Amino acid sequence: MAAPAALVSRLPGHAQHSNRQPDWKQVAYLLHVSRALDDIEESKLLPERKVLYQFSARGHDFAQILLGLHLTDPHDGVTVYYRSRPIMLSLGVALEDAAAGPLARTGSFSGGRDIGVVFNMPGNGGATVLPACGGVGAQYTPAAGWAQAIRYRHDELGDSSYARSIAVVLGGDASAATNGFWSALTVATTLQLPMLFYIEDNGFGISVSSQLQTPGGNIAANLRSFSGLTIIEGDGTDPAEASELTARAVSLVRDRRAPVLLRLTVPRLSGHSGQDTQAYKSPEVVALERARDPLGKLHRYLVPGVLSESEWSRIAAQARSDVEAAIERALARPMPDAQQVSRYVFCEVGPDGKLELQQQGGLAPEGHVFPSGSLTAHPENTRINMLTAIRRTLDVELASNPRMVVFGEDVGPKGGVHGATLGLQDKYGVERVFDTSLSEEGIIGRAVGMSLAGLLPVAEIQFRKYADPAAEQLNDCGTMRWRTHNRFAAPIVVRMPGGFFKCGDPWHSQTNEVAWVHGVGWRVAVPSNAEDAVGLLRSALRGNDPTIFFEHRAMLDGAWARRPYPGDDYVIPFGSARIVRAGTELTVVTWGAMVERCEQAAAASRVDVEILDLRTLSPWDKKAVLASVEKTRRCLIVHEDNVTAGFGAEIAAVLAKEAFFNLDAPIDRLTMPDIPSPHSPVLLEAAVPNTERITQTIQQLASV
Ligand SMILES: Cc1ncc(C[n+]2csc(CCOP(=O)(O)OP(=O)(O)O)c2C)c(N)n1
Ligand SMILES: [Mg+2]
Repeated sequence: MAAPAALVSRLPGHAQHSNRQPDWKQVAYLLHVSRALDDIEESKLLPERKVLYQFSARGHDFAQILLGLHLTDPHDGVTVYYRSRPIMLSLGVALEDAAAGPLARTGSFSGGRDIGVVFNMPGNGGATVLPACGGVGAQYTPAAGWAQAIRYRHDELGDSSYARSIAVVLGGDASAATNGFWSALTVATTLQLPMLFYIEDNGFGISVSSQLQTPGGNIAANLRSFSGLTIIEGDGTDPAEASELTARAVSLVRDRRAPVLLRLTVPRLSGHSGQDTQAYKSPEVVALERARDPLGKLHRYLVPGVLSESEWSRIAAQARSDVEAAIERALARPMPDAQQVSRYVFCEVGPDGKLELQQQGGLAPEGHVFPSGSLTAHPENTRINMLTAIRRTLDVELASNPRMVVFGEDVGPKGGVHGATLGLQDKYGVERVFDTSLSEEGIIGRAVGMSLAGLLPVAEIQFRKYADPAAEQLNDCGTMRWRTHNRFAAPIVVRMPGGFFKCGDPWHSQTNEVAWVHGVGWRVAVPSNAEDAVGLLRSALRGNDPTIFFEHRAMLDGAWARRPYPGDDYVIPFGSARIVRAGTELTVVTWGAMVERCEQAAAASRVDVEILDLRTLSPWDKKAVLASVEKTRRCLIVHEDNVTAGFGAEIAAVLAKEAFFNLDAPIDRLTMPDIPSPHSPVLLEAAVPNTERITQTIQQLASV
């Protein structure tokens, strides 16, 4: 039986909550729906092992529902966490989907690929729920990115429909101790972004008291003197108070276009998850929490003044039967198709030959069409270095793509510590080319949020090693398409210089490009010269998957890497290796700064060497490598990254299987040993493959 329309006026485009009094019948209905879902899962579906991971929202539910009912702007963006099902209900998630998620059935928001309460919901005319993450704190910086994109689309792209849109992030008390929280707080307050931090303080992070998350246990109290932030706090279980505070907080952000933190205290009435017995809570604490149950308080608040007892009971019964019916329908859905488990890591071409685009994220779903590229270089007369090649490509793409933004530490007036963005802020303005706060999590998380809001963020990480603080955001960005079953993707481009430059050191000279290949969902380019840098960067900037663009420091101004500029439309498809030198006796597979050294070594070796510059590692040109090795019957892989589980190991494993009968010698690797990059040039010379050692290894391998 479907609920009466009056009770479930579904978003998008449903009841506007411009006045401060919510539709109490609707609130009561949604609260009963949320409770019924929790109850049936806890008492039946979890014990029956139909739901494997249960997160009850009892106690948090009431205030979340109120908050969600205010998020009616079509460009509102919400990032949620695992205890956020109630707000999903008030944002209009289909009940059957809400039930099917925890049952890991087809359809729904992840097709059984992610935990059922890790939600996402494309906007489709209502608020967008950005893909949630299991990692606590990961929700914050993408919300800041969404907020910045709202401002960009309004101010820079002139879209007045963003005039009152806001970003909202939900988090628990313990999440306020995470890097992501502080990073997003810095971004939102320094830039004065329209962003609401909604903290649901239940006093616990699983079993750990909020006293250990922030001194005194109250993040709002501690942030009272934080500049540029309005603090509101109160009781998330009291109907009048919670409804007034959620309304006030949302309108403040909408009106003032500035950040607000709303902290509501709520009880967590069940264990952290279905497995948690709450043995760490005293009976007194449990009793106090029960006494604060917002369901009981709402009952007392509404009955008999607003609703009669029988109306209240009818709403409860209706909610229960709607949930039971939705669970029945969800249980009748098929299990996910095991044959499909590897699909949607990257954007795929469907059976009809067309791209199967994500519903939201990046430029493609909004119909953006890039100018057509050329696979042929039209070289100019003079050679330019790789740095100029990168800068010029960014310049050309910024000029033709108003949705592209370039940012990172020092990329503004200074033009980047390597100089790649020199002059671009002057030309394109501070909204399009800008400095960021020193938080790599903030840079990447913000890029993800901006991408989900339909922009093309191009982030610079100053040095490869300094991507480490952004590891979580990078990881979650890469997996997004897969875990949302192709509903969302965030095709961002991350430029990062690394590798040695005259000397090395453990901080600025790491390559470790294999980490991105091993991570899911990233395309990885490692150009060795200026021409390839142009073609690969343009491909990345016009692509539809997240891309790491690794800029080798030794090649940025290296004489060997200087090439004629190949033209404003030159593109190189990913996965196409370049034959640097053709030969018949031995194949060298390499990339990045090692290409130059291999070329010199090959010339010195007096062996007829074929050199392949892979140019991209994800995808890598397996076909070209196999074809070359089939011809030469010998293969040496040379890379700067460490030996163990470096990308050479992958190539060797593939050759061992697919070229076994074509090999006349063991596959060899010449790489750094398993150490950080050393500073002294003497030590560096001993660690990084040099021309002399490459020559010797070529000669040895050729004579086997
Ligand atoms: C980065 C990270 N560390 C640890 C965990 C395991 N974990 C899941 S929830 C949680 C506690 C979070 O508490 P809080 O933010 O207060 O939210 P609540 O569950 O109380 O609503 C922890 C430690 C995680 N998911 N992510
Ligand atoms: Mg908590």
